[in-house]
Amino acid sequence: MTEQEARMRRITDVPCVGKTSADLVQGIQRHYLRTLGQHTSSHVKNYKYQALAFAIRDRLMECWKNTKDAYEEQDGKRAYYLSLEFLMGRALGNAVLNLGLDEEVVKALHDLGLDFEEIVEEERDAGLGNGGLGRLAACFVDSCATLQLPVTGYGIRYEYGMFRQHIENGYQMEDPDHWLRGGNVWEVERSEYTQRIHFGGRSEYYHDDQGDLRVRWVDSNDVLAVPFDTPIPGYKNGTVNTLRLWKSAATDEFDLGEFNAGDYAGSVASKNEAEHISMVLYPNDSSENGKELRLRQQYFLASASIKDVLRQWVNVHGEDFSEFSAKNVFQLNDTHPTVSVAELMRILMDDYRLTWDEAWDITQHTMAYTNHTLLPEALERWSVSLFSRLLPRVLDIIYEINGRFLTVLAQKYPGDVERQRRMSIIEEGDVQHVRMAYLAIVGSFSINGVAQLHSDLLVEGLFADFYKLWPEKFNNKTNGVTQRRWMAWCNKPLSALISSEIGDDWITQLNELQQLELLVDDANFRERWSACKRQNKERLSKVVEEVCGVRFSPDAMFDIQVKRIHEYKRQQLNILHVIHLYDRIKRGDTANWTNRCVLIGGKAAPGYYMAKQIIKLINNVAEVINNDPDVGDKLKIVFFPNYRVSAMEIIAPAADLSEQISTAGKEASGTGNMKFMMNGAMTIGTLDGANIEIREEVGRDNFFLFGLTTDEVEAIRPNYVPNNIIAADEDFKRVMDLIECGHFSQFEPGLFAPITGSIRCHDDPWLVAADFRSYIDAQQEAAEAYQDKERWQRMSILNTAYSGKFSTDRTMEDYNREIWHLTPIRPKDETCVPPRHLCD
Ligand code: 26W
Repeated sequence: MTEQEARMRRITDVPCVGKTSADLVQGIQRHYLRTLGQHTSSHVKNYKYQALAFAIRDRLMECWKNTKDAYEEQDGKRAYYLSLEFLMGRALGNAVLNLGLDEEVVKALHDLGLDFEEIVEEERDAGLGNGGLGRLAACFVDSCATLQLPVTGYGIRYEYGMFRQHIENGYQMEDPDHWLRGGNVWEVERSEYTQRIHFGGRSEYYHDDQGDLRVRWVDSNDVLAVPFDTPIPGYKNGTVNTLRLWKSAATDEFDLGEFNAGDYAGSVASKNEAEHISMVLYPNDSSENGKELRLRQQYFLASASIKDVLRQWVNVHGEDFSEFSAKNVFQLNDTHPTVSVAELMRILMDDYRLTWDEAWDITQHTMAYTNHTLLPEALERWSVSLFSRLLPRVLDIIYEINGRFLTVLAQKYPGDVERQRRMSIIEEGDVQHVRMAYLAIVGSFSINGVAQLHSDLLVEGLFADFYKLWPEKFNNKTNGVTQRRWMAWCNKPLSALISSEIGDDWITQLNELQQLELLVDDANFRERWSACKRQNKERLSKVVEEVCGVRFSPDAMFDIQVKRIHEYKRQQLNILHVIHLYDRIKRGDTANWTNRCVLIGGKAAPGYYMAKQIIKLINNVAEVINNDPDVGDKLKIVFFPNYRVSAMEIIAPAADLSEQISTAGKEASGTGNMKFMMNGAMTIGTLDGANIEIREEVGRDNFFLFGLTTDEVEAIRPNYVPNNIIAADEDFKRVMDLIECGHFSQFEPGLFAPITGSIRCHDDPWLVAADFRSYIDAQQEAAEAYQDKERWQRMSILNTAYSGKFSTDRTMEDYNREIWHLTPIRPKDETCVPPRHLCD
């Protein structure tokens, strides 16, 4: 240790941050006064939230440092999760839970006259994602920290996250989500690791001082990438991993032309373009619209993250990359960060002088790609002209990768020009495009789908040619969710009941829940189980009444569909069933009726017309049903506005029935389905995505199955005549009549013609009519099952008991065993593990 280091040590030699409620009170008070400058008379609750958040953050800091130290010291293999989306939600409750401080925090706040649940509500969701893919990334980093895997998340620090949704006259309205307003306690700016990112310009060939011919990217417009780090605590284990999000900033180089012309203000204003890159998350989750700014975002993330990893590598190993691929792996979350493949090549060759073969060997052994969708319209393609204008040097490299790849193909399949055309990374046509999925496949050693069916369909369909060429690259990794957030945190009553019976090992070993099976015959346990569900339903009812003005009786069955609004997810089918129930009530067909409260929530992409019409239909149907005195408690329906992570934390624990009703073969996996199952809801669903595995785990008697299978879906298409199906089914006909006669659009006849028209259309890709009858029948089965309280209780318990497979702890162990090969690392100093008396 140098003299200077010895002195510096005194800076970091701060007193220990204690973990009793008294210590916490002190911490909260100190931050309230000294960090936030607040007076005791202030009534702004948000400052109280911030003071607590700072106090909790203090208790993560040393572990964070110790974790980094341990990773550096061990110098083992590391993984980087590259994702344009991290849908983190709120951080406070999760940090408190993972630090084992729940009880002490409640006590501390109580001493200060505050209520934890109220304070928690002050935090804004970090909504830096659209839906499943973004939330999966968030669950992954939680599980990696809990498993003590050295994994860093890399993403973009969007100034505006997923838009906030409100409903006006039944229609979705979008409001900007300026989530950083009021500050973000959890992030730490690390401007010392700022990176410089190139755009535009051109490639230049030159001879270096050793006379070698080399390429460099010149005349570029550069943008700075400034990292902000967020701590990701593991569960009571002293590990705190890092989520590093990049913010764009202008360089300090003024536009010299404008500056010299005396337009100082103008030249400063032109910095805007650079700062726009990290301004807003694109709210599309299934169709790519080819916008330039989006490609800028993708390259910005890829380049900044790879440079950051290489910076750390060179710091430790110098410019010797022989071990690089043995010690680093990048997991690409869909094709969004796939330009990384070419960027890693570029930097290794242009900046570090590696040969093509050396660089390619490293790249191909470091990149792994996860696909999240089968929808062809979601497959990213960028026009070559846009690419060449924005990233000329990167495009050179993509062309070279493709050229060499096509040579391999030509050797393997001589004369098969058609195959070369099909598999080329560059799609020919009027306009040439770069096929990002193919770039990802060619550049990666591992390609995975996110549920067994999805992975099977990928190799049979979309990627069949590539599977034939490289079968060994393809694998499945079924998704999961973290039980820390989706059970331990969001469902306190049920967690307490479970832990009182089988202990709390399930929090890190979800398979332990299987022990619950032994308790299904215990009537007393079943009653207590129901009481928890009821308490959760009461909590949701309160919220529904507040935000929708509709009373949900906790006696009714809570029937819930929350997810992005998309035709393939078939919210239309759900609403047809609701209208059918309404029709039955109006006809007096209500013998043995099961009261239902239907909740539908989710955001539509702002440019997705049909999805927005579906929201309008749901709202109009709700308006009629909820105000009809004949209906009363028999049926209630709401569209829950602004569905988001923190809303799901209240919704999932309260669900009786989980709607997973996509057209078979369209939903890659689904993860909401897992959250509901874990919280003891029954699923009504098709054989799609992870539904299949859910049904396998819980058993067919505990799952309401309906609908065509993937094979049947494909078989029926050529002869599909929905009008015949409708005409032959009296119930169906009446439902369509009710919509078409304007019963739900009294002042706007024909308003829903696009929806009914698409259901009646012989090439309706989502085959709504084909599944109508079996859906209605399965719903009837569910209604009858709900009436048998004991049966329902048993099924509910079994759903939770068999949800063990769907923990992201299992998913991450699978990734690690079969793709990453990381060794878990414990931080040396375990000061951050809560003292025993606090975690018992
Ligand atoms: C803008 C282009 C685009 C295209 C696709 C943006 C985002 C996407 C994602 C692939 C959409 C998405 O979130 N997919 C979901 O990923 C989940 C996690 O694997 C799966 O559970 C869902 O089934 C899948 O729809």
